[in-house]
Amino acid sequence: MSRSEELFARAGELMPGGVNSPVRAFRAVGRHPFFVERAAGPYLYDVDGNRYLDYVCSWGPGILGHACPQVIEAVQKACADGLTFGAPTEKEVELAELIAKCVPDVEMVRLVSSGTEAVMSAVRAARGFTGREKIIKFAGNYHGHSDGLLVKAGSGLMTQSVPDSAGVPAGYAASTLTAAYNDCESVRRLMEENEGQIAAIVLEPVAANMGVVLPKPGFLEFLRQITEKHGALLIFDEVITGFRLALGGATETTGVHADLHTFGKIVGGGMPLAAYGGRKDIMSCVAPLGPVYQAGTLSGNPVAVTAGIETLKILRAHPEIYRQIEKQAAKLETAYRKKGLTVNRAGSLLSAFFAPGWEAAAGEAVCNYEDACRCDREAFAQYFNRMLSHGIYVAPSQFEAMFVSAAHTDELIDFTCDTIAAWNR
Ligand code: KE4
Repeated sequence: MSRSEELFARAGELMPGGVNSPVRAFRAVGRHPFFVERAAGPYLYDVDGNRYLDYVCSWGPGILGHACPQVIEAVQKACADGLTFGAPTEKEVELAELIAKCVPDVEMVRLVSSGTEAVMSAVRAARGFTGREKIIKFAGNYHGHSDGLLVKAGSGLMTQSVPDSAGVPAGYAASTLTAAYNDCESVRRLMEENEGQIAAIVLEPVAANMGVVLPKPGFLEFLRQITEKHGALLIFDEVITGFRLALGGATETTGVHADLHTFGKIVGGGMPLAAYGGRKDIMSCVAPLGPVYQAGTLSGNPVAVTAGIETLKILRAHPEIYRQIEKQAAKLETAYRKKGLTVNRAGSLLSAFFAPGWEAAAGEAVCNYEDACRCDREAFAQYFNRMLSHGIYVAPSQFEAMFVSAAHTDELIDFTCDTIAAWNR
């Protein structure tokens, strides 16, 4: 038995599924997870001495590669000054200013500790600001595990949502309506049937939790127009796309402005830090300035904020990183397409789908959750395990994304493309 297997057995005695987040259990790919000992640059090293070329990048934060020396040095120094103070620090001001410089829509921002907390709080601010209760989300979009967002499309025209998890009261789901991604009509219908009741539309401006699915031309612009027409807010959940697609996130790449944005992952440089922000009139509703309550013991934690500041400073000082990681991701896209897989890519964020027809090298398009659900998950699992056997770690689920970091050199990308090419379908 390997050390990972031993640890997984021990972990299973004390933690649900032996992990602290379900996807890490590798259940979708039919094997036990490896346990990581350390990481550096593009690699993860497990407790059995195996090395993996990492395309998960901790689900997005790792845009600079693991253990970036400049970030580590700054964090080590910050630790020596104390881990948490429960009082404001200059660093929080510096990070807030950096976020606002990168994302012009952000006139005011609140730092929190997870993407879940950021989206939950942004939705509460939207409800508090508009005085309306209902929100619209999209099937296949994931916004963290807060009750009101762990819902899925129910049946029936009203597209009332139903809980997508045990333990979520039906009442929470009732205030969340579910539309189909890239389907303007499904949104229009909900807006008109719930006239005056919709506080906000919340979405991933490039979806990455049903695999990567891009907004069709005009979709985001339509959402901008219809929210303005009906007095609702537009919330971009940029926990993945923020600072990933570009320094300015989805607004920089699409030109569409949102009323609120949420951030996570990269903004914390790999530490537990996230944020929500946007229009000052909306954010002014948040306590202690306004009536929308939101708080957090470790919000704006000085060590986590340090990691975020260093990461954003490097990205701002080296904008060529974005061109570099996009170029590398484009090579991967070409390699996957040659194998007949359907690839959706936005910058350095991509997914290769085993969509219907992939065996005949003619995989169908994947434009929404329904399309993604038709993919061949067994074939994906085989592909995952083959890549892992060649020392390449891609996300252990067809519904997750692939991330490229600044540490993925030409040689490593070529090695990956060769491995994809050599795979006999
Ligand atoms: P966290 O609470 O996990 O920091 O963020 C929740 C969240 C919010 N919004 C979007 C668009 C997200 O992708 C996420 C979390 N992403 C997943 C990966 N798809 C995190 C991985 C996991 O759950 O372990």
